[in-house]
Amino acid sequence: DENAQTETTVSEEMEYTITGIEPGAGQSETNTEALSTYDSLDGWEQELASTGAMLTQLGEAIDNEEPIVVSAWSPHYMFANWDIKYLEDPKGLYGEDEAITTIARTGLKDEMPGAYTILDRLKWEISDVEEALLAAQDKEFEVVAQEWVDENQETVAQWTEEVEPVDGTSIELVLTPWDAETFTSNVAKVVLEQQGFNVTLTPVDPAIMFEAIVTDDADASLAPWMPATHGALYAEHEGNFEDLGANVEGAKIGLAVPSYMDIDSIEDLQP
Ligand code: PBE
Repeated sequence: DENAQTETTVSEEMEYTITGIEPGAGQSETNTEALSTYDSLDGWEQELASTGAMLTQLGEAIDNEEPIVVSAWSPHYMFANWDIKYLEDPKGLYGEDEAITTIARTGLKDEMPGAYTILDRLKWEISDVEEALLAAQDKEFEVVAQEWVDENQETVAQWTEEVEPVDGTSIELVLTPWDAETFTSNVAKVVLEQQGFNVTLTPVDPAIMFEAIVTDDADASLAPWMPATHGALYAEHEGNFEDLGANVEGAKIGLAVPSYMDIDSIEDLQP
């Protein structure tokens, strides 16, 4: 079968390696699960480093029209920058629709009702986030967030409606190091600071993010991806934090390849 032969070559050419991201990413664990679940990935490995390294390797592979399989997710600018496609995941390991979720420490609602109300109201369209991530390729996130707030005063007014301003109350938001969360957390910072809060943003690994919330080290986070990506961490700590619901809907994680690759599914890879 001619096709199978081509695919064998392609998988060999990729040295049976998925180009992954940070070891602490939820998605890196999903990849590990995929490696032990899909027969097509028998003998494959995942190379873990960083999102930056993955994007560099993806860009280089595409420049040379070489095959590559990467950890991919949306919203992210990778789908705008390059012609890439998600591989089908017939076993459903990567979930369907993910939502980026807001969580808070138990007690925040009573102690800082104003901040809680604002955090509970924060919500973005995925298209807004995607636009911001493109803009952030050549601007600081602080700037992109401030511009978004300036251009969306009506939304911001709804978020802060009837919330009493405060005088320098400190609040700490933990986030993960990825772009979408960095954008939304920076918008939250601008909005809360307009209300008189003194906001600290602390980027950490997903596991530390949940730890910080359940131990009251941090007040809230806009960064958990649910139900698949951070589902295990969520379940581990369930009951010890408050779930304020989705702040971005329609997110997705998966494995992706350049569109010129002649495969559509994880099962088209070859052991
Ligand atoms: N991500 C982006 C993260 C969550 C946001 C999919 C790379 C993760 O895997 O933990």
